[in-house]
Amino acid sequence: MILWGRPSSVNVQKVLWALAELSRPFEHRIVGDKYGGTDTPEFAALTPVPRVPVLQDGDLALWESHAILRYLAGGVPPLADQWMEYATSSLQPAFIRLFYERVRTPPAKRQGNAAELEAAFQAGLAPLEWQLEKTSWLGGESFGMADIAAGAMMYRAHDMGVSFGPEVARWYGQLCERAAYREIVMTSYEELRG
Ligand SMILES: N[C@@H](CCC(=O)N[C@@H](CS)C(=O)NCC(=O)O)C(=O)O
Repeated sequence: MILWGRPSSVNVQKVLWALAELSRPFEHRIVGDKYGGTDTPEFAALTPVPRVPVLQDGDLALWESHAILRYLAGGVPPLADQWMEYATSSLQPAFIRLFYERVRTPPAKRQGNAAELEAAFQAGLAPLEWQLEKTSWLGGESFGMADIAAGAMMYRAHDMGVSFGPEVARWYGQLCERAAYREIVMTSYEELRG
C-alpha cells in the first residue's frame, strides 16, 4: 500500500494512525501543501480532487479519509459509522473554521471571531459528551475508527485551549494513552501557521 499525504494534515494523520493501530506496512509519499506533488499527472490519475490523503492498494486508489478508514477496517459497525459521518459533516467543519482563524490565517487577516468559532466547536462536542456518558469509546466499548475520525482533531483543539466536558476529557485522556496517537497526532503543526 502507498499512502500519499503530508503528516501535518489532520486527515492524513487519521490514516497514519489507523495504519499504525492495525500494524499495516505501507510506503509513505509526502505530498500536499508546501511539499507540492498534488498537481502532477501521476497524482491526478489517482484522484480528481488534489487533496490528501490518498491510499493506493494495488489497482485501487481511495481518497476521502473516512472511506479509507472504513476500507482499512474492512467496514465499521453502524454506531461507529454514524460518528464518522458526524465528524465529517459537523464536527470537523467547525474545527477547521476555528483552526483557520487561530492558526492558519496570518494575524493581520484574521476575522477576530475566534471566541464565536470556539463556542461553535464546543457545541459540536456536546453530542460526543452524550455518547461518551454511555460508552467508553465513541463506537462502543472498544476503540475503533470513529475514535480516529473524531479524535484526530482533538489534540489541536486541546492545544488551542478549547475546554472539554468531563466525558470528552476522559476520552481525550484515553486517546493520549495510545502510543500511535502520541507519535502521529500529538505533533507540531507549526508548518501550518499563517
Ligand atoms: N474530506 C477530505 C478532505 C481532504 C483535505 O481537505 N485535505 C487537506 C489536508 S487536511 C488538503 O489536501 N489540503 C491541501 C494540501 O495539503 O495540499 C478527507 O477527509 O480526506
